[in-house]
Amino acid sequence: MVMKKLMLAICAFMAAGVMGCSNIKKAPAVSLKLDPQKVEWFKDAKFGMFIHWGLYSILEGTYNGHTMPDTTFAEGNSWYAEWIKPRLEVPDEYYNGLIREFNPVNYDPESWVSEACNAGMKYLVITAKHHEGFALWDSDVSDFDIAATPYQKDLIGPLVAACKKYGLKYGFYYSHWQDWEDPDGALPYWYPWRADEDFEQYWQRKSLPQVKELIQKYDPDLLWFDTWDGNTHITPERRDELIRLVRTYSDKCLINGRICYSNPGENIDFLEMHDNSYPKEMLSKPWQTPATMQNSWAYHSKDFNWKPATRMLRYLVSNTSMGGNYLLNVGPKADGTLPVPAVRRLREMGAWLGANGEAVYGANPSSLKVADEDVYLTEKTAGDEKILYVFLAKPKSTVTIPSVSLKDCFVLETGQGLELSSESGCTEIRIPNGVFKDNSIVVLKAYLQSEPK
Ligand code: JFZ
Repeated sequence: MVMKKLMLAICAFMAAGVMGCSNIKKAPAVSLKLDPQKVEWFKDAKFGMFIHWGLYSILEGTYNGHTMPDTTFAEGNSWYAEWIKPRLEVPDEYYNGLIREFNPVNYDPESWVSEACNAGMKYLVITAKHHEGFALWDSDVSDFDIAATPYQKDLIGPLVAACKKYGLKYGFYYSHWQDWEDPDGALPYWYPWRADEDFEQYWQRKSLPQVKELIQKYDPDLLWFDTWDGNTHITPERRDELIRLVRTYSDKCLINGRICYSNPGENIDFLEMHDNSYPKEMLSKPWQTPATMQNSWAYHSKDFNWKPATRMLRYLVSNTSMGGNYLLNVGPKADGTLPVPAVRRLREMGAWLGANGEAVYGANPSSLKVADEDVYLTEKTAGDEKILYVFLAKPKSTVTIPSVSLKDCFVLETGQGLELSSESGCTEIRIPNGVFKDNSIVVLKAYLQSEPK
């Protein structure tokens, strides 16, 4: 950043010398493309924590005796507790009045960050502002923010400090399109369409300035924007205007594909899948799946659909084997505590990654393919050799790898050696039944000798 400013100053000075002082005000156009080297940390990280937290967390999926999903409302059929306002038709005055109640007295950002680290997560993304429009930081741009709550204190700054202390990368979800509090923000599709010139007011007055504010105040490693299929106000021009803003104020901040889901263009840094959606093939860019532990993103006290840790680890492994990340969500309660079922699952996943993380972090998809949907592969280079990792999501007595250069195969967690036999271009790994003593994914490690030249 300092370097960049210095370069700018030198260029301006030189230009002034050539053209006279009247021309120096025009800033040089910033490149919309970020150096791909700056995405490497993201590709190696694999596993991140998503946090949905806002005024909706107070309601926990229930309003006025109605709990989501509730089909007595025309659009009430959704579990997403952060959508409670439009879905259960909560009046504006009531909903926005929750600002007088939001008081997370038990908020302890270091405990969140340490749970994320112990779970094996390498980055964290929090809803700095979700569709409801409420800012978790003390915003100079809008008074619908944390400063107007009984709590008053900034929630983002201390979380960023904790991330830095623990060495976690951090980013912000920012709802750049939908804003249900601003008089000109976009509303859900079943409301009248916001005229484009009105949306432009919101865009210039709140959306762009708050993004700039987030970058200048907190220097995030990534920004998580949110649009989905179909019509949005985010035209390619607005998309690029926002990318340009981010690139102008940060030389490291990654931008996700949902900045314009239907047309992300060439300048985003990674693709964002649909919610809980897992591609079955490799993609042309780095990518990630945002995923829930319950059905809901925001904490929902009546949503008992908690996924087992083993299933979530399988999603992580599946994505890793295809070059993608897994951004797993927790929905804190309004008082600032994490739900017990979420914490238990984070710790289980962390325990598994503590034993098997070597096969995940920094690993690449393998060029070898095994036609078995319960087997996933990753690989790493180690000098002249390659290391192959084989993930077994179900017990099996043999796995056949389409290569004859396999040697030294063992169970990663225990070191138990396994027998290999080669035949017709393949190597069969024999696995004693005793390896599968619980329902966790078993990882095998083997070396791949380089083929004789
Ligand atoms: C969006 C948000 O609306 C949601 O609350 C959550 O933050 C999630 C991570 O991102 O979810 C959507 C909403 C609608 C669609 C896709 C994702 N959609 O209609 O395809």
